[in-house]
Amino acid sequence: MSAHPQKLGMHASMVAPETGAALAPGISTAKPLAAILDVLHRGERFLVCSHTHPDGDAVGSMLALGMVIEQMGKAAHLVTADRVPIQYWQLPGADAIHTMPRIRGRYDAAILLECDSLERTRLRGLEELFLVNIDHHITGVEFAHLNWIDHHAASVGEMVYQLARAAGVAITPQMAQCLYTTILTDTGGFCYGNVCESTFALARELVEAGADPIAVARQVYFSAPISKLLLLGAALRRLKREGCVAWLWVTHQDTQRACATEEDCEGIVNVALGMAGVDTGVFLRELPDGVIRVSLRSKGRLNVAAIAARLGGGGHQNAAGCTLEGPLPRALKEILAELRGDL
Ligand SMILES: [Mn+2]
Repeated sequence: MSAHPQKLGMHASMVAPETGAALAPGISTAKPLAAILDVLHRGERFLVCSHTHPDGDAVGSMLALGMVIEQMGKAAHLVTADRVPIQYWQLPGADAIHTMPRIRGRYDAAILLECDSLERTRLRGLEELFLVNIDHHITGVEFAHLNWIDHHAASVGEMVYQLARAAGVAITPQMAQCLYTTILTDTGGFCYGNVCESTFALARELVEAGADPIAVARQVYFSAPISKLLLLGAALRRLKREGCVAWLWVTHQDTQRACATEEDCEGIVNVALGMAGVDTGVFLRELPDGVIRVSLRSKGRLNVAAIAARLGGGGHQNAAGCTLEGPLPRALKEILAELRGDL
């Protein structure tokens, strides 16, 4: 992959939604990073949120941004609607992330990390706040008052790192550990197409700043509960392949039998992608209400984000997802028809 000539400011702008808080006077609309810094300098209390079912990037970037804000002498409250997955509990400050359905209290701004809408947070009470959107998804949406979307960033954590540098705060070992986690997990262990020279340069800087890559890898990749492996077993019994596409699925009953949680589904799709000759992997999961959650991965040029977007979802070129109506065979037929059309 070639170097990115213009890392900052791409597809970024500031918009004023018709409803919502008024823009703070005097904030420049041209440079979103500078505008975000301006918001941080002017305010005292900030809310930092991310999406439902937070992943390594969501958790790591929230924690690191909280540290940046605190180093600036301000208060940061970290909130998600779903709990932090167990493999991220060891991250510095992870116990400061509160899980709650509704925001209360006054904040100078709410900073939403990798969300394409307010709904992605599943948090109520954000509507009244000044909203800052920091995202790196190719399907990113400028829904907030201030939007910084850079789909060349390997993780939102990489953008938080840029923010930290621009703010002039020290990259502490704790911050480095959180940011390294965002890079490792969002690149699938430096495997996905979003990896480029600068990804390794950043990883090196973070390790130099005190991140422990071995501890992070052990927590992320070598600490699975047995429920996760039992669910993987159920999925693998149904592994199917057609040309360069492989798929597997689990029913709600499989999930119950394995005593598995939503978190235990993480990464199952990558097993399908591990097969020789396969460049697109699909994992379907039946939710308790019969709705089907679909995860798509590609290791080739196929843009699974475009496929997911056609079905109402989104994501990255090599990693995307969508939600389809059940039952499972119907959803499988729909996603395979969409994939066959693109191959
Ligand atoms: Mn991400």
